[in-house]
Amino acid sequence: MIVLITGASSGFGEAMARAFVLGGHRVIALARRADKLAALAAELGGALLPLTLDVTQVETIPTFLAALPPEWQTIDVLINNAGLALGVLPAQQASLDDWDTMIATNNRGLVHMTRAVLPGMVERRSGLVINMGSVAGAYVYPGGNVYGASKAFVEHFTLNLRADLAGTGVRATNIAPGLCGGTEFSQVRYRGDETLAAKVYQGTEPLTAEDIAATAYWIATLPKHININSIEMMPVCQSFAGLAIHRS
Ligand code: NDP
Ligand code: 8X3
Repeated sequence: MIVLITGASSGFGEAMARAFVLGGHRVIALARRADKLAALAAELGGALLPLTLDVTQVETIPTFLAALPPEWQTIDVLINNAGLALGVLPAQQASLDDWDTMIATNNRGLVHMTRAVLPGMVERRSGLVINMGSVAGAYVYPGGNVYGASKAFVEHFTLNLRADLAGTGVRATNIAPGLCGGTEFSQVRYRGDETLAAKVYQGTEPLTAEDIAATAYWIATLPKHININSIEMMPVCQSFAGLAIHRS
């Protein structure tokens, strides 16, 4: 299979790239940081094609894909993984720039990439789109505001893809992980504040990027008549805290 992974320079994307290459597949690894991708390519060899792409530059996506080397054109699996959370401030204080960046990456980049790859999959009557959602798309929490909303969009878009792709043989899956450590997610969210980022995982045994990669690999290698619509994963240490009531 040829697997295109966005956000392959760290975290889930990097672990998924490794899992698919070690499983005997070829991976187009996309992200903005060329040095990180080059290190991954040095580790994994010619089965990995490292290419820089900023998914928010949506107008570049169709020409970027058209310019892939001919032997890399037939994308079997698209994994829309690039994404981020910025900040935990309440909506009335949050930065509009942060909100715009999350929407541009988690949603606009994802839908443009999907729209560019789908026609080839439909023509070949085969393909799989895996979108990286989050438990934040299903459960609200203070400071989750636009990040959570962007991930709810990802899940609903994925299910709507299923509706549109009926009869085409093309599959679509939303993966919605909960607390997952060992990635750059919290460093990005807390703007490089290592102390705050580390605190998120203190005293927990979170999911790992390898757990997510194994899940994506399992979904992508299932028999072609099976579609996992959405899969929600949490570490055992994570659960639900109920509804908040403000009392005067
Ligand atoms: P990381 O920050 O480790 O990885 C994010 C990846 O996205 C990086 O490779 C980054 O690469 C890439 N990326 C960010 N912005 C862009 C952009 N504009 N264009 C291209 N690539 C971009 O985080 P995770 O691996 O933890 O997160 C991966 C996905 O999983 C995200 O969508 C996140 O929301 C989601 N998720 C994470 C959870 C967690 O707890 N960690 C839980 C649930 C979901 P570069 O900077 O080089 O461009
Ligand atoms: C990341 C999980 O709980 O930090 O999507 O929002 S959470």
